[in-house]
Order: sequence, then C-alpha cells, then structure tokens
Amino acid sequence: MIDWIDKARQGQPRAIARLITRLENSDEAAQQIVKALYPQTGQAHIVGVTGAPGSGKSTLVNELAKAFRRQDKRVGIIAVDPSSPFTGGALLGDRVRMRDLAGDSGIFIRSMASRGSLGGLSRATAAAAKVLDAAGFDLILIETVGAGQAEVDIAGAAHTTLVIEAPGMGDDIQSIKAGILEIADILVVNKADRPGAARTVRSLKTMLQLGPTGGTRHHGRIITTPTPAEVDESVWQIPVQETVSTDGTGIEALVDTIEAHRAHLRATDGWLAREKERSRREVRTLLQYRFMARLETAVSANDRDELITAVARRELDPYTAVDKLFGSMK
Ligand SMILES: Nc1nc2c(ncn2[C@@H]2O[C@H](COP(=O)(O)OP(=O)(O)O)[C@@H](O)[C@H]2O)c(=O)[nH]1
Ligand SMILES: [Mg+2]
Repeated sequence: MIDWIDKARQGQPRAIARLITRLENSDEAAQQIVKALYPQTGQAHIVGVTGAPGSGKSTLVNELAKAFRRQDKRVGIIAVDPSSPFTGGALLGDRVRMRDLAGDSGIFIRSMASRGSLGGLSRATAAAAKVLDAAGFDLILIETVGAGQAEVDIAGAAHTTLVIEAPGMGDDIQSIKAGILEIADILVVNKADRPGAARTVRSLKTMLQLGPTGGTRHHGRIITTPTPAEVDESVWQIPVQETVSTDGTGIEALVDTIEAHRAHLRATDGWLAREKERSRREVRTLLQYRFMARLETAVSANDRDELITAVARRELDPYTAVDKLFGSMK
C-alpha cells in the first residue's frame, strides 16, 4: 500500500484507481491513505456539479474537462450518480479519449460505488478527492445528483458549486424544490437550445433577487440583506449562464466564470473560509463515525436492542438510555 501511495503521489493512474478502490472498501485503508497524503492536498480547485437527473451534468462535465485540458490543466472527475454510472471515458470526446488511451495522465475519471450507506459514500468521495488532489490534479470535478442530503454534503464540500438546470423539466424549478439553490455559486441553464431556456434563466434570476441569498455570497456565507455598501469585490454575484453541452456553446464562458470564482475565493478570505467549513464538517463526521463504532464495540447489538425496546415500551426514557450507553463506554 505504501508503494501505491507513492505512485499515486506521482500521478500514476493505476495506483490512484487502486487506492480509491481500497478506500471505498475499507475505512481503515481510507484512514491510512488520507493520513499519508493529507500534507500534499489543498492545491486542487474542487468544483461540485449538481442538479436533477437528465439535466446534462455528465455531458457538461465532459465538456468542462476537455476545455480545462486545452489549458493544460490536469482534471480529475468523480461521478457520484447511482442512477447513471459513468462509463469511464466512453462519454468523452475523441480528442481526450485518444489521449487517455495513449496514457494521458492529465485526466482521470472515477465513478463512485453507491453501495453502503450514504454517509459512507460522502466519506469515500471526500477521501477520493484527496487522492486526486495529492496526485497533482489542478481541477477536481465532482458530479452528484441533487437529490438527497448526502449529495448536497458532497457538493457543499467543493470550493465552487455549479447547480445545473434544464428548461422543460416542469413548471417549478427543480433545484429550488430540492433546496440546492442555496449551495450554488454559479447557476447553469443547460440545454439552452431547448424551448423555454430564456424563461428558466429569467425565473432563476428572479429567484436570486427575491431569495434568501439576494444573489450574493459574502466570504462564502450567505448575505440575507445585501446593502449597496456590501456590493464590492468581496461579494460574489451568483451568475446565471446558459450552455449547450452537446455542442460546446457557452462552455468557454463557463470555464472563465469558474476561474473567476476561484480567483475571487483566493482574493478574499473565501478560500480559507470554505476550507475551514469543510474541515469542520469532516472532523465532526469522522468523530461521530468513530464514536458510533466505539459504542458498537462497547455494547453488544443485543444489549442495544434491549435498551431501544425498553424505550419503545416506555419502561425507560431515551435520556436514561443514553446515560446507560455512555456509562458502558467508560
Ligand atoms: N438538447 C440538449 N441535450 C443535452 C444537452 N446536454 C445534455 N443533453 C442530453 O441530455 C441527456 C442527459 O444528459 P446527461 O449528461 O446524462 O445528464 P445527467 O443525468 O444530468 O448526467 C443526454 O441524452 C444528453 O445527450 C444540451 O445542452 N442540449
Ligand atoms: Mg450523469
């Protein structure tokens, strides 16, 4: 494993793939890998791409990857989409696919397995992103379906989050229903070749003006009531951009906006604010996980079940049950 870690650090695709498989399958392995690689992480720009199924996320991610490759940036892609497995390159355009086959180590695509708990999935995704970061990828694109809390957590761990909409996906804006508009740094109306695109753009812009964010984020935090004084360069105005992923329209402009957001985070204290927020969540999640694991070792499944049954039967109140569980862990 130490050998693979060294090779992954040098950017060797086979070693990276093996490490990700290891960390997906074992929390002990994930721990060893992240401990070893953490000092080399923190350089990559992590971009979350989320939105309803069928909005064109995978197609868009492919186009973005190609555009960043043209700038000679190394791009890692993690797809967390249980409904549509990423076929590891089959969707990529010829140019990139050929370079990939020819041993281009500048692009790496990985679909994360959806087996196990969603918590496990977010842990594995975070660890996989660290492997790619340490391996020297400049950009890490993480595709998630904007459906559940775990996906929102994954996207929320990014420096820059793109929320993808498509026209004609129902009268209501899907993302607003799912509550993922709140995590957007950039709103993308994909399938701009379809009827209704202009209307979708308009309603998103209206939502941004009326919504809780007022269309801006201050140092990575949402401003509830922006005043004119706060409209300065430290405030990110959430843009709404149109793309046609199937023919590349709007992709270069989107790449520029993603880069502008990175520059904005770097110029303000936004980058550190997001890293701190991500670190806070990560430590808390790991702590909860380790705590539960320790509890499960200290108290047998039978004993835990007996306690729960007693609470259900009103023989014991839940607080006393927790007191007992805590007591057994000392
Ligand atoms: N007309 C049109 N179709 C698109 C566009 N982007 C993606 N699609 C198509 O929409 C379908 C779903 O795309 P996919 O990338 O798999 O969506 P995902 O589920 O969000 O990852 C595919 O058939 C794509 O070819 C676009 O800009 N315009
Ligand atoms: Mg997809």
